[in-house]
Amino acid sequence: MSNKEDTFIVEDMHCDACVNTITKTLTSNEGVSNVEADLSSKEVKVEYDDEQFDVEEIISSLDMVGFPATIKKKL
Ligand SMILES: [Cu+2]
Repeated sequence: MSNKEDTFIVEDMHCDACVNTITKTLTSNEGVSNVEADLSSKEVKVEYDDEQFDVEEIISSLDMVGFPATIKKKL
């Protein structure tokens, strides 16, 4: 098990209800240990076990609930 952290940009995250949906959707996945969604920057930081979950799955699970996401490239 190895923990990874990635940040995603979710442009359609507009209010607390969006934040709740996104947080619940991601945390309902086994393998996701922490989700921090920031409304002002539209960034969602996800901590996960990369043996159980990956970037594509994070993006597709957000897409399924109506929030297209892109990964934020690390500088
Ligand atoms: Cu909203």
